[in-house]
Amino acid sequence: MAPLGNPKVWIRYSVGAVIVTTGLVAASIGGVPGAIIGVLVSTCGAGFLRPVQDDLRRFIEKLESAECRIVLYGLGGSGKTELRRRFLRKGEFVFDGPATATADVEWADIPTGDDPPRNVRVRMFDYSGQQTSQVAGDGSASFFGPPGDRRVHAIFFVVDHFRPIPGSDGKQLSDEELLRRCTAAGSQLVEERVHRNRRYLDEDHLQAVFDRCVNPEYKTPRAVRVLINKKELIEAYLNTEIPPSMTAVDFALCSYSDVIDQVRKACEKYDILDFAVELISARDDDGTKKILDELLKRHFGRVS
Ligand SMILES: Nc1nc2c(ncn2[C@@H]2O[C@H](COP(=O)(O)OP(=O)(O)OP(=O)(O)O)[C@@H](O)[C@H]2O)c(=O)[nH]1
Ligand SMILES: [Mg+2]
Repeated sequence: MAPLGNPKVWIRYSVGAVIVTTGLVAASIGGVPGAIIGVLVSTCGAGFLRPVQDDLRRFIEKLESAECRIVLYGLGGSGKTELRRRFLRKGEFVFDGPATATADVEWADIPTGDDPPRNVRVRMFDYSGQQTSQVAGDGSASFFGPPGDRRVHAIFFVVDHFRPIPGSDGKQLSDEELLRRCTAAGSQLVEERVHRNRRYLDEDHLQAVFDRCVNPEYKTPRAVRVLINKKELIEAYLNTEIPPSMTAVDFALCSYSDVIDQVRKACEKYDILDFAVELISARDDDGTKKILDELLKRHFGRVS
């Protein structure tokens, strides 16, 4: 609950104010002894009021916070960094970009609503998918906020079906070559990748991520998404079967039905009402703008 909407905070302020006032009255009418007692009593009362400043600062910060913090969580190579670029509308698609070395926070001001026009500062936490500890452990407290004061507005879980494969020159294979390898291996490579993603988002890992993000007082995160990335590769992969046995959406949902169920249950547990699953492509910038625009509009739109 917001500090100024919390009855306990108001009781504390009232008690503090009554004690301070009593002390001041005593000091003004009781001569020298009254003044001494009054000052002592007022000092005690001031102790109750001391956190007021903190509470007010947090409350004002919250009112003014046109800032949205989003955590990207997913296996190495699933596309977190490419998605971050797309979401923040920065630069072109960087194929074969290096894996993220350390946890990184990047931000951009994204226009939200035109009446009145305003920007929301979106901060995205991205990390090396090899190191879950950067999200689930003790990394980047300044982004997540300390325990008891977490500040994450949304979690985006990212999964895929295609592990980037390095070629003989050390560079990642092109999409065409990657698809050829995956098709030649039957369903084995794709199944292995899905399996690894599922392990990466198993119950324990999910719990650790939610533990690091949930703030029951602010009722955050407000939104959670499961983003199934590399849509255009799924479509091309299914098209190698003639006729394709499934649509890309069915295929993607079927691969991750257990992950989706577990994330949904976690959302229910933490009272997060805005949960959705999206099939997207960072490469084609397909779905990314819509996801962020809708999220910002819904949770950071104008409060009339
Ligand atoms: N075809 C295709 N490739 C993609 C897509 N998204 C990302 N990739 C590629 O997949 C590879 C891994 O993407 P990254 O964004 O670096 O993945 P990451 O999750 O940040 O990986 P780590 O930093 O290691 O955790 C890169 O070569 C990307 O260019 C997509 O939608 N389609
Ligand atoms: Mg990365």
